[in-house]
Amino acid sequence: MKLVLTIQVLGILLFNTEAKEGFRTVKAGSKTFYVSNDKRDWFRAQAECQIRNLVIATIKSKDETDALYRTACSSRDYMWIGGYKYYGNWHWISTGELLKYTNWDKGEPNNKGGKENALEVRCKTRGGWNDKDPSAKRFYVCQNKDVDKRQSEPLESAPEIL
Ligand SMILES: [Ca+2]
Repeated sequence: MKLVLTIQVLGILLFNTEAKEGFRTVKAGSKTFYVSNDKRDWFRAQAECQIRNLVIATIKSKDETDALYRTACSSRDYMWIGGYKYYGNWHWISTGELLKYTNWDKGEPNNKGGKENALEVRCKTRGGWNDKDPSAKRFYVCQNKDVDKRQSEPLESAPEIL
């Protein structure tokens, strides 16, 4: 009986830490970021967050930018976050809302090569943003679900796809 209980407790502990395994935890005010230790393309990064019951991160303030830079950039160069360009507008993919706070680097977003639809954070510019081809392999940042409440109304209709 004791053994069964011990195994169950161990199982719960292992399950609870699973979400953070392979990630560095970054506290930014009331928010927690999980920064990956491996590199994925943007779509795979989004999936890696979701299978852990997380979402790919939003950055909504300079404080969040600074916390991420201070904590994660010592051992990383670029990191995917959850911004995606859809019909010319930048949205947070986890809620669909348009970006309000932005931290674009000088000259960005420039849509170089016409395929730069995903949002990366650059460590070399202390957390400045660049639009980047989503097929590039980058570290990526997840966060807990439901920390961002959608403030705008849902789209009335999806843009027509031709
Ligand atoms: Ca760019």
